[in-house]
Amino acid sequence: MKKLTAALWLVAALPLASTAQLPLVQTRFTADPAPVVINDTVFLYTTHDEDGARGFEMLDWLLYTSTDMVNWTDHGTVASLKDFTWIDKDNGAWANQVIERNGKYYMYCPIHGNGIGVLVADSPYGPFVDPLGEALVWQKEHWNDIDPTVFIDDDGQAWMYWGNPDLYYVKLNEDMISISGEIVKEPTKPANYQEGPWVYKRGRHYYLAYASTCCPEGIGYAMSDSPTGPWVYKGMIMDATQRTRGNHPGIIDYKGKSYVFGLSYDLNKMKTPEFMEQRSSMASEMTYNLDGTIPTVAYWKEAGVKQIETLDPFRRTQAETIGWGEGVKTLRSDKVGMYVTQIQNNDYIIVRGVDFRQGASSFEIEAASASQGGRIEIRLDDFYGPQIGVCEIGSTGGWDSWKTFIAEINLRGGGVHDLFFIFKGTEGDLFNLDSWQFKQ
Ligand code: FUB
Repeated sequence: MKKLTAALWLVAALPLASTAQLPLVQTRFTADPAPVVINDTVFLYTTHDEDGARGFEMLDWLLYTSTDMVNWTDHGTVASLKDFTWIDKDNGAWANQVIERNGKYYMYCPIHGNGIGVLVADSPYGPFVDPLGEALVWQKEHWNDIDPTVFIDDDGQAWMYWGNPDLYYVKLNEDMISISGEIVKEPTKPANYQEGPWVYKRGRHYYLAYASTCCPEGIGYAMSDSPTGPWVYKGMIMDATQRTRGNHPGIIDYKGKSYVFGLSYDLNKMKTPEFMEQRSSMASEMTYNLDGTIPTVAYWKEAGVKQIETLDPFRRTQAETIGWGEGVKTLRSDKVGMYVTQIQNNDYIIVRGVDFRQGASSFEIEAASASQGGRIEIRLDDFYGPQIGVCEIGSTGGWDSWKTFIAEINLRGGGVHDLFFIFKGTEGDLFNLDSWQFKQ
């Protein structure tokens, strides 16, 4: 590794926008992204492929949030199969979606082979509880009740759609936890519809996006003038490609832009040449033509996502707010909530597009260590970039015993930079990290 000796760095500002390095999350395998904008934040609910899974091994549902589309804060598990007392399963937590109505947050969860359940919470962070004690929908004659998507039309009517390989829909009552009328099997589903419907309305157009016929799966879409169809196939939002076997759309408008989310096996491929059911959530910017149709987006990595606002390092930031991380994991503690763990020598975290304004003079971080500790090299823009400070972390006597560690920072001229935390130490786990903040 290169040794950087200068004590004081005068660094030039980079262009404002940083670009996301995909997939969005690296600390876990996160599939079936279901984004929803709540106030000024994107809440990204995902499913969770267990590390080492060779087939689907899915026990719980996760949450990440972002205000810039590039740095994502990990909120861990927000619901699991255990929240449904009417099933006794240790697999099958498939693609969910969360929607808000009248200040409550409803999470629709397929439990593969056991229908679709619903959970409700007073906050989008949970806790989510099961108000029914039974399935909301369960057509027991088949196993097709997966991938629910719910939207509320302008007239207040809520609709739920779901299914593989057929598309079903039903009206939801205003309570969002009971259905109204008969379940309909949609006769006009597009010919290449497979699963993963995502239904929404934009302007006067109704959209049905979906994972196209397996395998590989792309993202197709159809449009309609009504929530009940007929649906007219319009093309592919993303073409199917051998680069990802599966896909699963989620679409939002956010801060003046539109985004399509989906999934890939790219992180799995970075870790192993073997095919494993370890998928990751992806996102790309997308656009609409004047007639409402959608131009095809290139594969995730080519299309990419740009940061839409900078991160303020002078506000307390959770260590689990990550633009890119290697080697690290996250866990939850009763004392501090989510934190970053399994930090070993040369692991690192990048926080993208950090606006240091005129510069910074100090840095503090909450850390815990039951080992000898280690140090954090704080660098800009590259693993070997200018080092603006080093934070020594000593033992705190326990992995959940937290103390504040402070480092002097030599950064004049501030500007917008990708911030690299590079972890150094000897053997084994060095320390856990909770939150950090710079001072001017
Ligand atoms: O993640 C499990 C299943 O795989 C989802 O429910 C489908 O959409 C497919 O992504």
